[in-house]
Amino acid sequence: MVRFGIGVTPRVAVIGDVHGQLAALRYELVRLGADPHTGDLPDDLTVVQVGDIVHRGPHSGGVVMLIDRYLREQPGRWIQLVGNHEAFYLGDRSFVWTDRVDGDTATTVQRWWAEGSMHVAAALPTTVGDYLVTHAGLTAGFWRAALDMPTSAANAATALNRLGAGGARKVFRPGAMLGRRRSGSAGPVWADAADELVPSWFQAQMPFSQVHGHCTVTDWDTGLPRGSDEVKANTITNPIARHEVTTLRGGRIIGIDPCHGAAAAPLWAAWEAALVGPVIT
Ligand SMILES: [Mn+2]
Repeated sequence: MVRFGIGVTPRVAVIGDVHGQLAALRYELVRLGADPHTGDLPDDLTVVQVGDIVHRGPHSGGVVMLIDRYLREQPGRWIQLVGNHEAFYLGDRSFVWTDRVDGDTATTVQRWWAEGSMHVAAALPTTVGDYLVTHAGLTAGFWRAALDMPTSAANAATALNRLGAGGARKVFRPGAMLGRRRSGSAGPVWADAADELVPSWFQAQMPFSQVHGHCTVTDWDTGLPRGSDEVKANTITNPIARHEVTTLRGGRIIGIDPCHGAAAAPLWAAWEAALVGPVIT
């Protein structure tokens, strides 16, 4: 466990969708202080990964093996969240995908979910505020109807993880990405950033800020934002890190999906903050 005390400033690094890009992941972990030979994470660092570790890129199996090693050998230091591409192996075949990971890799992902080492959400108490982290973001409609409007990121994370552990299918509730009508209550594994997540909070005060992967308002290939004029007007982008920040009433929504394809994004980075308490799942 990371210790909190005088002279120690624990950090959290939230890593966006990896999509089988093992070399790019390893490179970023070394930048964050991992040992370049052993890969071990430094003592002051907790990593939260937002899910979608498999498919698209060349080394899904290697990424899952590396993360499995962190989960076993440095417990508490790597927090793994579930994305829709992991859910594909958990009985959520709600979308068509032609890549398949090998049997051992699928079994490892299934074991994480069964043993509770892969979560729906994490809460980060940081020096720049409390953040909820999920794969696709918590929409206002889901917060209201499925969670009973928790007012803290910690309570939201706990409630989402209770739903996931209890097998509630609404955690995997799809939205516009699967051709459904745009919904302000799309689930935290599927919500579309520009069309569902951000607009859902226009009518409500955000109770806390959020970090998510899955997709971004910004199209990184063109550098142009998607969505309504109101979405665009409130979003600023950092094309070097492939981060975007949408400022809303009560909080911010930070999108960090680097949008790797068959090749890794040329430039991207984890989102980093200093912790004032342990990461909560
Ligand atoms: Mn996704």
